[in-house]
Amino acid sequence: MKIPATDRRARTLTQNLLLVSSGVLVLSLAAIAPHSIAQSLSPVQLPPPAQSPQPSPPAIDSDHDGLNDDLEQSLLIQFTPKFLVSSHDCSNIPAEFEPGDSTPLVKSENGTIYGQVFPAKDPIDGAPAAEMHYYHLWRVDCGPHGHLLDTEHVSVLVQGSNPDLASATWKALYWYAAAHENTVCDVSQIAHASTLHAENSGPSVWISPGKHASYLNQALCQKGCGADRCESMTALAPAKLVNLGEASHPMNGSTFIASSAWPLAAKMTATNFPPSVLARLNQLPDSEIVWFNAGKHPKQGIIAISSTTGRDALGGLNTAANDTDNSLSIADDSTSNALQKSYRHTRHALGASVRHVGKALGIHKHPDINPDQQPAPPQPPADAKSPPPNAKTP
Ligand SMILES: [Ca+2]
Ligand SMILES: [Ca+2]
Repeated sequence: MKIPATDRRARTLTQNLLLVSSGVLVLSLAAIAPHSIAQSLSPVQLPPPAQSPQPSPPAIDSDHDGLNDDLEQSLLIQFTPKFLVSSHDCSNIPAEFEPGDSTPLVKSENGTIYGQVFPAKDPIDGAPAAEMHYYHLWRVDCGPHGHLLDTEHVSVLVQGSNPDLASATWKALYWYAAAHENTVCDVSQIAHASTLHAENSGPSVWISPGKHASYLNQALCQKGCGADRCESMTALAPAKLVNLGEASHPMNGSTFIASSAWPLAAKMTATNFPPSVLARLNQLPDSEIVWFNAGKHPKQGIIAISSTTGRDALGGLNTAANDTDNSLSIADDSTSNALQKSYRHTRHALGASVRHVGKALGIHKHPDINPDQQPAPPQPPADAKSPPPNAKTP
């Protein structure tokens, strides 16, 4: 029987479609089948899909401060401090607050740390710099004169290796810890990052139970103001690290920043590294942790004398002998190279009282030896990480 030409064309078209469909089916199976099955179905290895160049998405700067979100988060992660909290804290651990609510409402006490990153006002030595704040926000301050909500933080000033922010590596220069900030009891501290062994990552930070003051050294906690005691401390389990953005442009739903229920916005808009304080710190040996507000407390001022230069030490010798002894004996528990340096300063400064100091350090075994012939202080253990607790005011 003769098949009309139109029927032949239709039949051929149908056969071609079936072939194409089979091919699609094979390719589809090859795409979804495990590798071995795909190989059995495909006698010839398929070339990899062509890579069309994808333009990188534009950097997002949600809080409009000139640093993109990815860089901010990466810096926050790199320098997150190792917070230590007390098992006796009646407020448990830092809280997460309800995003999107203009009132700070506790969502969960889960150890959330809130971060902030913004460009420093001026470059440092021609390189870009950024200031970062790490906030531990609490349901309640349950120390003396307690109150609902507690807004505490530590800060770091970091410097980029070159002006290209995307490729720069970052190093911490200074750390700040707020302790009873802006009160008559203010014992906030500042130190070189190198002193804390925290140039490339975060330092240990001790948080006093109840009041939640932050300390860059455990012994300083007891040297603070009031009833601070950093005892029964445990590492805060990392929960969330949430970028707050900036006070003018909150990120991640942090609209509670502006609430008058706490001073968060004020802390976010202030620098913790003003030039005058950095200048004071830089006049001192790298070994020291310094009070941010000099001279607020006579007791702290006297203690600081213990490890400072000769003239200051002699000036305070008559009244500071006991405190000198005490402050250095505490340092014995946190041995470091810096401690040795402090000890040498103290030894020369205090003259006859050095025997007392040496005894406190456990390195003066022979009371009849001339102080200038003292053996070298013992070497710290290789893994010593604690900075000296000798916070001082110049
Ligand atoms: Ca930004
Ligand atoms: Ca920011």
